[in-house]
Amino acid sequence: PFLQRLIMHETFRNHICWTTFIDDTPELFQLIRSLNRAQRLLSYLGDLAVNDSSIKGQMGEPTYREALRMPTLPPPTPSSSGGASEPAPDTTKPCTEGWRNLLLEEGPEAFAQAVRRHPGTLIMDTTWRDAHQSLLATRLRTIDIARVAAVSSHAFKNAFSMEMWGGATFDVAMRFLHEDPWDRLKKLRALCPNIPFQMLLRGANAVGYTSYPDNVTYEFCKKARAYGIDVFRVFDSLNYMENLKLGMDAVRQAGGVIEAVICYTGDVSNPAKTKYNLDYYLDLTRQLVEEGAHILGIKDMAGLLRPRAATLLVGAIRDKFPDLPIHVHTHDTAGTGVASMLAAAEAGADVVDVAVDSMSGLTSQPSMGAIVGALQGTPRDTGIRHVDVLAINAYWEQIRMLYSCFDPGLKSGDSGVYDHEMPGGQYTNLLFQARSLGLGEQWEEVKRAYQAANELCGDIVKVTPSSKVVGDLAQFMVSNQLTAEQVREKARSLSFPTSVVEFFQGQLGQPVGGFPEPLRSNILKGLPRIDGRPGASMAPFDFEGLRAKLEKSHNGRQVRDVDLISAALYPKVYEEFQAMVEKYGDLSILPTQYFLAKPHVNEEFEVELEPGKTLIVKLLAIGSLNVHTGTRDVFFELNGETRMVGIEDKS
Ligand code: 3PY
Ligand code: ZN
Repeated sequence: PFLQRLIMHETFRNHICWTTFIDDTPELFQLIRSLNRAQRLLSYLGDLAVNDSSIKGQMGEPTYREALRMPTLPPPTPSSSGGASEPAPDTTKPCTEGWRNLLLEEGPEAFAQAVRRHPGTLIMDTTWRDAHQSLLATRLRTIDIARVAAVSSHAFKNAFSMEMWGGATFDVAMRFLHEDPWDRLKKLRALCPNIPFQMLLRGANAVGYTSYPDNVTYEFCKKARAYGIDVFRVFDSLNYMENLKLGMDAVRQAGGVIEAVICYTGDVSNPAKTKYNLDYYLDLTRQLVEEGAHILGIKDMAGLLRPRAATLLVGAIRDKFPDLPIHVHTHDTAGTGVASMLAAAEAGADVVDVAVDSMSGLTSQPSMGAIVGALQGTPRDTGIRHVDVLAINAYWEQIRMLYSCFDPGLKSGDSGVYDHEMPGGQYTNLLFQARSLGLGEQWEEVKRAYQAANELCGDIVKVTPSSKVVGDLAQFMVSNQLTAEQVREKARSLSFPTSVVEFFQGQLGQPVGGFPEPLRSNILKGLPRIDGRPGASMAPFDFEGLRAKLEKSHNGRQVRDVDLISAALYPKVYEEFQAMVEKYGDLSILPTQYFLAKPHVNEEFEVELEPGKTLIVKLLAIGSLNVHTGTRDVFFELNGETRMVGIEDKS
C-alpha cells in the first residue's frame, strides 16, 4: 500500500523535479520514516511472538500475562482543594507552582535557606527512583512514569523534590529497558517543571560501580544539570572524604544543589557500638559543611536508623549546625521507617523521604500516605493533601501489578536487617542472585555470611558499590562453605571475587579505620595498592576520541554529548543498547504489556509513535517454519493494513 501511494503520487508520476523531490514532498518522507519506525517495532513484537521471549522476571518466572492484561486506570485527577469556590486544577497541563521556581530564580544557597526556614516537614517522593529500585529491580519504564507526571506535578507541588534519576536507574534503563536515560530525564522534566528533580550520585563513581577519571564525573554532572536535575544527593560508598569532595565539586561546577551525604551504618543509640558513633557523624558533617554542602543528607540505605537513633543523630546535628537543612532517607526493611521519619522530623529534620503507599514499605521507603496523614494539621504538616496521595496511589497500585514479574514477593519486613545490615536495594537483588546460584534455600545462611563478610572487610559502610563487595564475599563464602575464620586462615590460597580484590587494593577508596591486616596483604599477594583517591591517578577520559569512534559505529545517527557520557560510563552496555535501537528503534513507546510479553492473536492495541500519531496494531497470525531460512512470517494489522515481518525462530 505504501508503494502504491508513492507510485500514485503526482510528483512521482510526472517525473519532475527529481533533485528536489525530498524538499517538495516532505510528507512522503515523513511517511517513510514512520513506516520504518513501525516496521522495526513490529520486528520486536514479532520476535516476542515467535520466540516467546517474554521478558523473564526477577525470579526467573515468565511475566504474568493475566496481570499484564489488566486494564490500567486513566491517570488520576486530584480534586479541587475542597473549597467550593476553588476549581479543580487542569491536570492535563503541568503545574507551574513549586519550590523549583525559587531555586531557579535565587540559586542553591537561597533555596537551602528557604527550606531551613520552612516551618513544616517537607517530603521527597522516591517512587520514580529508589522505590522501584528497591522493590521491582529498577524496572519501571518511562512511559508509566510519564503518564502520571503532569498530575503528580499538581498533587505534589509542595514537595521538596521528586527523586527520579541516578543510582541504578541509569544503567538499567539501557541494559534491560532499552531506553535512553537522558531522554527519560528530558521527557519527565517537561511534564513536571515545578518540583525540583533530585538524583542519586555515587560521588566519584557517578552512576557506575567503579571509579572513573575525574572529567567523566564533571561532564556527567554538567549534562545532568542541563537536562533538568536540580538537587544532587552525593554520597561515597565508604564515606571517604576525598571521593565526596570530588563529587561535590562536580555538582558545584554544574550549578546544582549539593546535598552532601553521610551514609548511616551501625547504631548510634547503642553505646556498645563505638565505630560509627555520634562523634563520627558530627565530624563528617563538619567536613561536609566546610566543603560547601548546601544541604546535609542522612542516607540510611539499609534502614538501620531506629527511631531513638534518629532522635539522637538528627538532634545532635541540629544542635551543632542550626542553619543546615537536614534531609533524611531510610528504608522500611525492619518496619520502623514511619516511626523513624516522624522522630527525625520531631528532632529537626527539614525533609524526609517517602514513596507513594503502594510503592512503599518493606525494602522501599516508608509510606507517603502514612506520613502525610500522621502530620496533617500539626505544625509539621507536609503541605501535601492526603486525598491527592490517594488519587496518585490508585494509579501506582495498578502499575505495580504490571511489574509483578519483577516483584520478589516479600510478604513481610525483616528486622534481622539490624544485624546483617543489607541495603534495601541490595536485599531483593541478593535474594534473586542467591536463588539463581542455587543458594535459595540457604538464604538465611547468605544473610549470616553477609554479616561475617562485613566484619572481614573491617565493618565498612555498605552501599553501592561497597555493598557489592560484601555481597560477593558472602556468596563466595556460602558456595565454598567457608567460615570467616577459614577465610582469614586460607586467604593466600583462595581465589576471591574480583570486586573483593579491587576493594582491598583501594580501588573504591579508603574505608573508615583502614583495611584489616594481615587479611589485606594475604588477599593482595603483592598486587598494587592505591592509598588515596582512585580517580586522582587516572588520566583524563578522551571524549573526542570516543566521539570519532561512535560516529563511525552509529551508522549516520547523530552522536550527542550525552551519548559520549553514557558510553564512557558503560561502554559495553551502551554498545548493546545502540544495537537494540538500530534493530528495533525506540522501544520506550511500547506500552509495558507489549514490551514485556507477546501480544495475543487478534488483540488490538495502540502505540503512540509521537504526539498525534498513533499506530493501531493487531497480531494476526504466526506462519509455519521455513526450514530453509529458519524463519517464520509474522502477520500484523497496522492501522488497518496487513504487514508482514520475517522473524528468525530461535527454538
Ligand atoms: C544506589 O547507589 O543505587 C543506591 O540506591 C544506594 O543506596
Ligand atoms: Zn535508598
